[in-house]
Amino acid sequence: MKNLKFLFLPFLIFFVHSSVLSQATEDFEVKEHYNKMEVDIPMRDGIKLHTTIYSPKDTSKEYPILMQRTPYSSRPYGEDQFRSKIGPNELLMKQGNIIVYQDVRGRWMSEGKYDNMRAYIPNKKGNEVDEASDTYDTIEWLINNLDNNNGKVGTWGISYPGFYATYSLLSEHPALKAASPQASIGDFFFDDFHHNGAYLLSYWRATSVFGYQKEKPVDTAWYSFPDLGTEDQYQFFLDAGPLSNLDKYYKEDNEFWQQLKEHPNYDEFWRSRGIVQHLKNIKPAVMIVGGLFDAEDLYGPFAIYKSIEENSDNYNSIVFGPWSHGDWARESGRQAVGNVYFGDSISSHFQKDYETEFFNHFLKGNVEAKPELAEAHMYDTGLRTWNNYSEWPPKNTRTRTFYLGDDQKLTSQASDNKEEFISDPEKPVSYNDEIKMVFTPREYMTGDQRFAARRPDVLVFETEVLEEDLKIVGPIEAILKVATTGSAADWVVKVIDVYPHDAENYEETMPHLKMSNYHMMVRSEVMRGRFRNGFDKPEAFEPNKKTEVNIKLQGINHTFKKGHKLQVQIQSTWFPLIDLNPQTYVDNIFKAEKSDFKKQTHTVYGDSALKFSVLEE
Ligand code: PG9
Repeated sequence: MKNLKFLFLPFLIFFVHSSVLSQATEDFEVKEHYNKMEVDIPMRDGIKLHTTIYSPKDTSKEYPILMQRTPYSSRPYGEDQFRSKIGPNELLMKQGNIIVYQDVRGRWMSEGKYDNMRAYIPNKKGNEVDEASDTYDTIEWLINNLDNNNGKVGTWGISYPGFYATYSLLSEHPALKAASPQASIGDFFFDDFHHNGAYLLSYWRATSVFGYQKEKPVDTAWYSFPDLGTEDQYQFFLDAGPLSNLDKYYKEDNEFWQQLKEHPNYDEFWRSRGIVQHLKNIKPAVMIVGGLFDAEDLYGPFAIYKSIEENSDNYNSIVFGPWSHGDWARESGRQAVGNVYFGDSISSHFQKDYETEFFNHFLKGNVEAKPELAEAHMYDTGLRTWNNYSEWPPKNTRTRTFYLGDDQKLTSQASDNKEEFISDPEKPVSYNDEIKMVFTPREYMTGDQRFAARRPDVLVFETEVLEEDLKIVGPIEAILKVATTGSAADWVVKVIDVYPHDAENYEETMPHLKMSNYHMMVRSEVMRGRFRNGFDKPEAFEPNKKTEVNIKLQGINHTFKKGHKLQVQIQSTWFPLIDLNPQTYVDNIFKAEKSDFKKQTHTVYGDSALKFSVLEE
């Protein structure tokens, strides 16, 4: 079998989080300790799913099965092609587990038709299939056909594989004892391709990977990425203009691009594909993992944990670290997101003290006793320390509400202040101070926001210098009171930690980077204003009418330290992270014409409220 790795490398860097192998892993030769085999497992409808299985050579013991189902290739390559890293982490690899990767239906070497975020069918009839039945049939085959398995199965995966790990909980197979969905997609209307209905234009190139169907099992990529002729993502999309101008870069059989264009609202197409709504009466133990600066899947992990917590009484835990998408899977010591450095060996701590402990307990250990793990192990991204909570978000909090006062001040009393700005789709606010052509956005979530603060179309409000630490935990609620001269608008809220001018620099390895007066983005979110009364009920704004727009920003665990300031920025473009809003109401922005895009004057009123949960120690 020809060596196919080079075909996947650029793609795999994005999706199968290439591990920066520590020296120890390279010393641990997978080939010396594991046998590899590849099987095509028949599902109940006859379709066969390609499955790669690594079994420990030591057959004197029994082992649990750790499985990842993936759309990013089980890495066939043949019996002699071993992954350099297998399993969730190096320790679990060294301890010995049976490790399984499977191409999901319709991807790579598996038969069948792929369906993005395939909808779960609660009461399947006859040979009806979904990812839950494929998981059940696969586990049933593995348990009954693999030597030396101990009859217990765990699932794990990051991002889309995390979605399939979440989905595995719906298989209801009795052998499934533990699942760790990590950076799991929860719903494509709030993760990855959209945020609160705004289309993530910065994800546009990824549509290639999920848009084309393969004809038969293949072990080489069957899709291509359009050549855009530039690495300047901002200029490319600005010059491209309305979204319909992008059609020419995709062949007409890019099914997902058609679906994105035909479903601009949260209709049955998207709703049926969300996994969160189905997570009830879950039995296996669950460890949800996420990155507090995950630009791709931040909604999913929080929503999945919350849904299980509210509808099941299983062991359900959550770990959020100072990570971007999937950082915790790497084994390198230094942890930074963009310009902000958090420390060393943070991922190794998670892998050793949480991930390994979780799987060993529920797949090998004494499951009657609870594991010695915190239910919510959350990193404080201001103090740079871990916190353990008995629940997430913690209940011992008080609400602190800020309003938008005069002189750019956050005030504790609603003010009759109002601020106006001109929002011009021809000169949108960029989402980062350096926009390069990316496959998906990753580092902007801790980006310095001074470039935006100095624009006339970004409103800035901030506290006085804090005289004591202010610890904010959990989601943030923005209840905006706004108006526009147009009939459509997006509203973006950013919460920022303003460092003092004499801030220390966190490490000498990046001497060019100074934290003095750094405006660190801690959390951000957009609301496409048409969805203010429901994601399935788009409504135009009445021009010049004061209107309420509520935006929920995902959870944080951040101490704004004494000497810092808490700042809020409000804007109406965020380009090209999200697509441009024409600012005149059209039914479907994917079909807007150039003439629909108009400069408008937006107003934000001082009785807009920002509600934070302050931890009471
Ligand atoms: N959730 C991530 C993703 C999905 C679809 C497109 C681009 C990225 C991921 O699986 O990495």
